Formats: sequence, structure tokens, C-alpha cells
Amino acid sequence: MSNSAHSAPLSHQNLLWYTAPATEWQSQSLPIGNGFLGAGIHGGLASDHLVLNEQTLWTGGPGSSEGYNFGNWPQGRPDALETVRKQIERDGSMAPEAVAAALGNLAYSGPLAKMPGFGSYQVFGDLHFDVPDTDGATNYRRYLDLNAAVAGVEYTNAAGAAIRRSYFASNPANVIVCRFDADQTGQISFTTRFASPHSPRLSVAGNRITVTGALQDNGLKYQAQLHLETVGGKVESTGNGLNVTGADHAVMYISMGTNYAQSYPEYRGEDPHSKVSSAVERAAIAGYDALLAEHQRDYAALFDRVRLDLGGEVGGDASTDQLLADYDGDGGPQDRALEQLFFNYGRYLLISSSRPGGLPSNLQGIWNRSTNPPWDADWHTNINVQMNYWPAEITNLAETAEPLHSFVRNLVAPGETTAQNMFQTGGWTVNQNTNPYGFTGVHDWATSFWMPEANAWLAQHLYEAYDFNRDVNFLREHAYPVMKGAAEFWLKNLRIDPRDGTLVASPSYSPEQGDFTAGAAISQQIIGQLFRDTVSAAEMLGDAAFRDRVQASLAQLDPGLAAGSWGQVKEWKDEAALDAPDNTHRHVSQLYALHPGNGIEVLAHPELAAAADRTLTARGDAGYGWSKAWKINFRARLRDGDQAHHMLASQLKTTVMANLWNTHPPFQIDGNFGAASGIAEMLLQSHHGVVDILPALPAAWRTGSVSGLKARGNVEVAVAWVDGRATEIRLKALLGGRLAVRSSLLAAPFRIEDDDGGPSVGAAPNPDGTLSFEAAPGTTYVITAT
Ligand code: FUC
Repeated sequence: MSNSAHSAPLSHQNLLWYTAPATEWQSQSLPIGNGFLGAGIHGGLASDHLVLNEQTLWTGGPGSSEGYNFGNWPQGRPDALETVRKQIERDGSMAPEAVAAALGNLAYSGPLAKMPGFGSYQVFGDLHFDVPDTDGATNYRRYLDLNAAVAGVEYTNAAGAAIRRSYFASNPANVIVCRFDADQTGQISFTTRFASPHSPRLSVAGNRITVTGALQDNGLKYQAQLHLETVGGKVESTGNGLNVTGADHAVMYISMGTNYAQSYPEYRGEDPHSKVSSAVERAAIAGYDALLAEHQRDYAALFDRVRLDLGGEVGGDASTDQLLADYDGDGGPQDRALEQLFFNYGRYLLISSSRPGGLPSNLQGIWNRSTNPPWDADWHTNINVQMNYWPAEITNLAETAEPLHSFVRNLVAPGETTAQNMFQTGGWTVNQNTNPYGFTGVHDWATSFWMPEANAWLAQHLYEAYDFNRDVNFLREHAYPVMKGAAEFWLKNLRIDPRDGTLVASPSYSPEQGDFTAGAAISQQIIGQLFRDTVSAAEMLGDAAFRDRVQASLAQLDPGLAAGSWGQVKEWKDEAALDAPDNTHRHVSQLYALHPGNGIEVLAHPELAAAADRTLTARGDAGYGWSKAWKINFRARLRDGDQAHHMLASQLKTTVMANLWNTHPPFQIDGNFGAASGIAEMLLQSHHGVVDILPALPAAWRTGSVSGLKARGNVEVAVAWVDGRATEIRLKALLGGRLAVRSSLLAAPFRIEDDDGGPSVGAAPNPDGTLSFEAAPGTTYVITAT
């Protein structure tokens, strides 16, 4: 990769900044996070405000005052499922309300009521820093620096001192660090004020504030500690906070914890006190500079792996809200700058909300200001939590997917009980949405309660992780048990369809519209994906007996890929009235096989690609933020760069807020991650055994470069392009073995050599235009035009 392709100043590319304090949390606050602890920073002058979060602070679950049964049916309903299946077989379909009456948890509550004991993600509290004498402040700026993972506020006070507040969330130290300083002595004065809806006890001892309590609903214990260090001035207790007057600078170390543990069935672990105490104590001993250096090493080790240059450049001194307001998609270098920033921000948000040992990133990552957040800020499993993890592997952040993998492994035990309770079969399953307490059963909301295919959709993430890293140990220990349990469930829960003798799921529901039927496209495609992946995995691991069983069912499975009357991919097996060209529903479930599945091979099956294109065109650009983000990925997989870019532009123009959070509306983080994935998929794909370079490059991205993306097979990819054509491709074969690559660069004379200038590997392209060669482990191959 020519380094000159990366000459754009990264600081410019990677800064969100504003000229006024945030006046609203969801659209303006700036998030920091270490995968466990988070803060939404407002940057107010007279009172700065941090909305504090700890990702395990959830109501519901065992011990909930509302009662809790993991969503399982309280009494056995031995005939319920069979009755629904027979009725669907007889009538062809069944209304969602009728199915919910038979299979939902209506026994617990009325229509649209929340499932008792499901709980919701809770804000930890609001920390304010009240600052005296801020009148007359000038040169105000607040920012979030994605290169450093540090947020800050800067201004000049009336005395002419330059004041700086810096905030970061350190993963290794498990603390949020706040530092206030100035370029003159004695200028730092403030009073802390902590408020929480959970009625904690607040105590102050020396320079330490301790916040302790237990959630009223489920008794979950929580604690926060803030430790203050100052130089100069004086510190006094206010009884429930600390007051600093005339200091030269002040540093605060904040840690939070609960006694939640991800362990079925109790979900309780140690009292948080000692973990929280030792985090702040160690941080105070280490001090600000050492913590910052450690934080930046930790963060850069992930963030710096990928660099994207789309030719972005900010003319003048436009702040981020200005960039967004100016954006029209065709606006040249400044629009490219926003697109780069949006991609980098997606990676920043994933690193900040999902780190090994924690829970997966939820509908809001880890950021939440409410006790009653939208959709409980839970994990929706009919696309949303999956979308959060689409960028993890391809943008070289495999570590961030660990929380999802262990979360899914932890769903197996409760999911086995649900499989028994509701389906009377083995294996495991989970439905439409889940919480940190193993909720694998069902709600009662007719149009969004049923999704047993979520077990397979989640298992796909573990297999994909293997496909990227090719670590057979990971496959054996982590992925395969989850996949096998999901496959066992489906082997027992498919029925022979009297219409054509294929195997179908029933009842089957295409999120979140229409009637229940048998064999809707999404059910069939997801189960087909699971079965194909399981066959490959079983093959690899020598589980021949299971491989044969799955293979036999796969041969009989309806693949869910039929073309309909207007050339679309049919959403339902019997074409329904809703499957019409004017249906613009946000879920495009019938294209699961295009993305994130790999059941539609666009180059090998142009007729399927055309049907997918027809479907997508009919669905249009409408939709909430996440839906637009999905469409970037679909269009990328269809190798249609201009349409993919059009959807990215549509998202940036309509469903992105000033702080660049995606909005559904309201704030929902999946669209941030879906867009980062979509941008990566425009530049690199590898889902059909070929490392496909620039498969969907839009005209708007004429010249640019990207490095550090990952392809399946454990290959790190860099590419530079000029005028829409790749000029240099670098493939680092971390594992080695047979590699196949596709690029327009291979259509003209080219050279391929290893990066030591070793001899050309020199193979001629295959008849299909791809190039394959045997890669040596750890070697980088450079392909250039001659
Ligand atoms: C799915 C979507 C909704 C929303 C919710 C959290 O059910 O259909 O639009 O995103 O998840």
C-alpha cells in the first residue's frame, strides 16, 4: 500500500466536534465507553452532565417483583403447537392475533403489555459538575476524538484561562476518567452532583463518593465510586458530593458495578464493592498520564487496524453538525469526509460498547438515560443484535464479537428448557428478543413474539467467526455445540409440506408483517444456512453421523428462494396479497440469503440476483435507520455500488443525528453498525470462497484506499484504487493455504509478488477471472498492474 494514499490527516477525519454544549442526550451527547461502563457527555459550561451507564444494570429476571419464567409457558400446553400447525396446514395461514392467543404468553398480561419480569436496561445515574462563574466564556468547543477515544470540552473563561475537560473510559483499568485543567493556576472550581432514579445511598469519605443500592424490582446490587485527586485549591464535602475551589487541576476516577453474573439460572455473582473499590484505588495510584497511555495502547490496538480514505476533506472549519447538515451525498470531498467519519465511528462505537467478558451491545450499545428505554434497550434477535455485529469480523474487530458469542452460548441452557416447554423437543431455541436473564420464551405482542429461527441466526455468527479466523479449536469448543443444538432443534421441528413434500418450518412468520404460514422465505433461508454451515462444521470435526442427518434434511428443505409473479423473491411460499410491488415494509426478510446469509450467489445465479434486485427496488429507500443500513449491505452484495452509496446517503440525510448516532427514530445503534458493515462490504467481500476486491465501488468514491479489512480464511486486505480501478492489492495470508482473489486489476497484465520482493507467484487468472494461488502462512502478497 503506498503510504501516500493515507496522507489525509487522521485527526481531521476522526474528530466529532461542536461549537455549543449538548442540550439533548439522544441527539447531541457524545458517548465514551469501555465495553462495560459508559457515559454520555453533554459538555455544559455552568454544569457539565454525564449520563452514566453500567451495562448489567437491568431490572427483571430471577427475583423480579413481577415474577419471571424465562418467557416459558407457565403451564404445559401439550397440544397448542400441533393445533396451530394443523390449522395453518388446513387454511394456509393464521392471523398473528390468533397465533399469539394460542402460543403467546397472554396468560400473563393483556395485549401489548410488557412481559412481566422481562425487565429493561436502566440508566445508572446523572453526574453533574456545577461550575461557578462561567459567564463570559469564549472559544467553546466540545469534541470526541476517535483516534484517541477521548472526549473533551474546551473554553476560555472570563479570567482568560484556557479550561480543558477531558473524559475517557479505560477498558484495562475499568474506570471512567475525568480531568479538568487550565493554563493558569487556581482556575478549577466545581461541585459534583449525583442523581439517580434508583434511590441509592450516597456517602462521602475523604475524596471519595460512594453510591450504593439495590434495584427495587429485582434486588440487583449496584455500586459506584468516584475518587477525586486535586493539585492546589481546596476540597470539601457537601455531604453528598465534593466541592473543589481554586485547584490547578483535578482528576476523577469513576467505576461502577453490579452483582449480576451471566450464569443461568440465578444470574447473580459477587457483591460489586471490592471490584469497584480496587478499580478506583488502582487508577488513583496509577495516575492520569499512565492511565491515558494504557487506554490509548489498548484502544489503538483495535481501532488502528483499519484505515479508510475515500478522499474526504473538510473545507474550512466545519463542525460535525455542519458537515451533516451540508451533506447531500454528491457533495465531493466534504461528503466523503462524513462517510469516512461515519465508518470510523461505527468501529469506535463497537469497541466502546462490546469487549470480552461483557454483555453484547444492546439496542443502544451501552448508552441509556432512562428507566424505561425504547424496546427496553434489549437484544432483538430478528435482526437488530445481529446487525450490531456485522462489522466485527470484516472490520478487523473480532475481539468485540466475544460478548455476543458467550451470550449465545449462555442462551443454550435456558433455550433447551424453552425447546422442551413449548416444542417438546431437544435442542435449544430463543425467540424474538431476549434480556440478560436467559429469556428464551415468548412475549404476547402478536406481530413480534415468534422467531424460533433466531437460534440459527445467532449460531451463524459463531460459524462466521470461525470462517474468518479458521481456528478449529474455536469451532469445536464454542461454535459447534451452539450450532449443533440449534440444528437438533430444527431437525425435530420441520414438517413435511403437503403442498410439495419439502421440509418447512411451521408456524413461520416473516418479521413483522403478514399472517403466520408454513415455510416463509426467511425461515427456510435461515434454517438452510444453519444446515449448510453445520454440515461443513461437522465435516471438519469428524461428526459424520450428525453431518449425514443434517445433510438428509437439507436435501429435502425448501430453500425459500422462489421467484414470484412480478419477478420478486417471494416472501411467503403461497404468494400473499402483501407480497406486492407497493409493499415498502422495513424488514426485507426474504433477502436474508443475500445478506447476511450467503444463499444467493450473485455472479453464479443472475436470475436470483435479478429477483433480489426487483424485491429491493420495490421496497424502496423508505424505512427506519437500521432498515436503510441493511439496504447498503444488500446493494453491496448485489455488486451495485451506486445504489449502496445511495442508501448510505439516504441514511446520513434522514436517520442520523448530530452526534452521528443512528435513529430509528428514536436512537437505535444498530444502524451505525449496519452502515459500517455496508461500507466495508462495498470494498471487500469473501462469502463465496473468493476474496473479492472492490465488489461494489460507487462512482462517488473515485480514488481512495482501505487497509486492514479482513476476509474469510484469515486474510488481511489492503487496496488502493484510482479512478474506480484497483491499482494495488495487498493480501496478508495470516493462515496461508489456497487463496482465490477477484479484481478488475486482474483483467489487464499484472504482477503478484510477496512483500519481500520475492519472485512473482505469477499464475494466470482462472477462466472466471479470479486468480488462485497457494499462500505461505504470514506472507503478504502484493498485486499491481504492470
Ligand atoms: C424490530 C424492528 C423495529 C425496531 C425493533 C427494536 O422489531 O422491526 O423497527 O427496530 O426491532
